[in-house]
Amino acid sequence: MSCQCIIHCVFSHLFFLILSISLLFPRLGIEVKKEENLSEWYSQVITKSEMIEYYDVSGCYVLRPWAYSIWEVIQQFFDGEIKKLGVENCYFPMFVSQSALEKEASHIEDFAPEVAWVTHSGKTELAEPIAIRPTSETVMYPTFAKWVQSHRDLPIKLNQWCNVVRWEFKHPQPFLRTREFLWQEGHTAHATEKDAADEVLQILDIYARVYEEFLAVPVVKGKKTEKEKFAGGQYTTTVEAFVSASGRAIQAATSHHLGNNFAKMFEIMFEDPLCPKQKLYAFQNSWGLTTRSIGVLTMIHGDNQGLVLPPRVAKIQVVIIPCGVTASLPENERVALLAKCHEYQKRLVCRGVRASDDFRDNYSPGWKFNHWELKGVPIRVEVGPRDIRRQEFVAVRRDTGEKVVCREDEMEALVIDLLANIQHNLYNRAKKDLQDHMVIADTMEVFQKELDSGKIVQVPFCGEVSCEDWIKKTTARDEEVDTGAPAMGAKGLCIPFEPLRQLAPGAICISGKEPAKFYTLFGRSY
Ligand code: 86X
Repeated sequence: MSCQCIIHCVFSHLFFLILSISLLFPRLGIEVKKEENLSEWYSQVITKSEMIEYYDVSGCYVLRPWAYSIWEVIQQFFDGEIKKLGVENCYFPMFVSQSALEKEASHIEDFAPEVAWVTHSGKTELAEPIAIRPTSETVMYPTFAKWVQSHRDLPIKLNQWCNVVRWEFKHPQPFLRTREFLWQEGHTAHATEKDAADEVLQILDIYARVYEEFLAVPVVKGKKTEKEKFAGGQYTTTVEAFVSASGRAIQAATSHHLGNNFAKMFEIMFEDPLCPKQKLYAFQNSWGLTTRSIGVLTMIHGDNQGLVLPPRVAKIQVVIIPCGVTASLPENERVALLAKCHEYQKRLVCRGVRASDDFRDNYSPGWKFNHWELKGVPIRVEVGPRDIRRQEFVAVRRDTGEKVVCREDEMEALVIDLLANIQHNLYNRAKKDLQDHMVIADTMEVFQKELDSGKIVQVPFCGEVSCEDWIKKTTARDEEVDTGAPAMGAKGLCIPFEPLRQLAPGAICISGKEPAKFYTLFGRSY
């Protein structure tokens, strides 16, 4: 055999050896770095953490228990808060007649391509095609009109937890842009403008709390620009989050004041209590928060080891793993070890901590460490025979990787304290990240430079739609510096309620033409 042939032979054997090993042991960890390939990193995190399973309809995904449980925590908190405001839950049908949908003619036009229609039952064509709700204004407001005669019928404050369908054609991404998603949609009708306007902000506050207190995601509160507001309403308020890994902002939730616009279209009116025979139109709001929030959390806190869950939304907050169970370990010590782990788990559950033990004996401790790390469990507790003798255990925090040795008798207090600490640390880390990436610019040059270095930017702005169009067009780039992908133009994200700086008197819009009205936050966005 020639030398070349031997080398070839060795390499081909090596090749098949590696191939068969990799088929036997699929790679468990995240194989790309967040900072190197964000979209591949994201796909791996959401699937390997067991949040998402792919599905054979494009833009639709399975929400597995690991993700759905986050949604349940959000639901529980938000539902409790809106009930304090007198909002009641209900359920309206998911189908909309063509005539009801088209009552809302003005702004429907832009959305029309996204509406999904049912046209057949079996092979038979329906007499009238029926739309699947993309949102429920046109489903609910004809009913509101029936229910309102007098000011005593107001306010109506309804909410529903449901799915909606928007057949988008942009690149879909689990949680962030899906054709079907879960949300809550609140729809309220009030006798006075003031009553409605107050509620818009109360709801926005609850949205900010969902993000900041539960998902540990800092948000910027503000009002949407004329271009970006809900076209059917008077004004839109919003909470915006920021993903530093992509330099892109993301709309986190919106709360709209609709004025009488919809009341006029759907004839939601009542007799003026002060002037009988005079009809008044109801003032309405609508507000929504979606499962996109889970994608935002993933993007912001996830790292190169996988998902990182803030303790308040983690289905499992503490996982307890027995270590050092070898063949040489005496039976009585093995039994004692498992009993101790189980005791820890029970003691934590008694104190309201979502603790779980992992006694599976077909997986090694190392495998389990990786597994639970990938799934983002906030604290891993390791217990070995030596720890038991010393009446200690080791706690490893997911957010920093730090190991803490802890005395057994202080277990509950320490773990509870550590969970609170992790929750705050995640929030503070993300808050600092936002602060470091949200800057001011007063010229187009500085604006462009900041944008291209992955920042979001507050600029003096006149508020005109045409000017916002110009900004978007002007800030778009053919090639992004590092990825080579085209860089989209900047959108108006919001007019922050608390801008970084007050507008100087006589300030000019960033475009250099009109007088500026306010600082507006601009950025590339999802
Ligand atoms: C806007 C407005 C509003 C209640 C919310 O943002 C919160 C909850 N609704 C939703 N919007 C549409 O009105 C719309 C309409 C159609 Cl027909 C569509 F296909 C897509 C839509 N997307 C958003």
